[in-house]
Amino acid sequence: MEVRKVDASEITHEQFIEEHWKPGIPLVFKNATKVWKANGQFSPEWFRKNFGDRKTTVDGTVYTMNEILDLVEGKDTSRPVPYPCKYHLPTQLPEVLSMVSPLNLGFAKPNWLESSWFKRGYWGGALEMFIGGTGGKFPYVHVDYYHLSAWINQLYGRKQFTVWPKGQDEFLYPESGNAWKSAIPDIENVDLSKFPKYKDATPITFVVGAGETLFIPFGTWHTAKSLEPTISVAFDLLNDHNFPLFLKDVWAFKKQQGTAKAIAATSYAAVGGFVCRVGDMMGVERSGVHN
Ligand SMILES: O=C(O)CCC(=O)C(=O)O
Ligand SMILES: [Fe+2]
Repeated sequence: MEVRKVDASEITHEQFIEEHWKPGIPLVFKNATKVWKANGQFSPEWFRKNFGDRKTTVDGTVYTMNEILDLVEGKDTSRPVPYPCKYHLPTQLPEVLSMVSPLNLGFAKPNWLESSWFKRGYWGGALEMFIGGTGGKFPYVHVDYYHLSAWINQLYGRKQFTVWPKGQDEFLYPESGNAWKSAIPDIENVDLSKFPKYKDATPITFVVGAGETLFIPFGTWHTAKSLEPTISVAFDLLNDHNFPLFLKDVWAFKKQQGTAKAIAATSYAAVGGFVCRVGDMMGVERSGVHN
């Protein structure tokens, strides 16, 4: 099986909804981010020039943008290259938000995460920039939190992704208590004596290059590896379709903090969902800020 790659000009929003969003089939769009100023502009040089001092924390260590880029580009070989290095755009790089607009690219809509109801950084979704160095691997195979669908917009360099078709949960050994994370430590060298069911898994590996956008439907197991220095911008999608599963996750996660918290959060989300559903019926166009 392969992941379909299609030019954004050759697929309509309606076709995307019917052929990919509803059945939950991943897709790579070519040129969807052409509408973003970030496309063609985001590069290590540009970030060094404009935001070289901007800091972020990776695994408890604070790095400036220049320090990250030195590591990623192999100019500093004195310490390991961390991955993923992330900047939360709304809070850590708000200056570039206008360069990733319209966020929905004409396809990732309706997106309830753009509604003021779900703006708080509370719901698992995040608008983040990832910077990676050659060979930088996402630390584990996983499904995204809260049953959100992910949109990964590659803006510089090539990243390799692996996805597993639906129905292979069992082969990936979800951790007990962390069912969104696979217990398999190194997916490129699976120890079949420890994880025998993995022999039936059918991973699909493909490369996403600069200017391409990967849609990862909710519930899809995936992981990633940078093939060279990379910059990507990821955001999430929530609407009527994944809302019931989202709400269940809100309950389950908040329950860990007590029943009162779970009731409060789930009720808030349920009302938000109702308001957004009515908004969709009335054709409300959202262009608010996704957190
Ligand atoms: O771009 C990547 O490294 C994958 C990111 C990812 O899957 C995630 O943050 O959930
Ligand atoms: Fe993910």
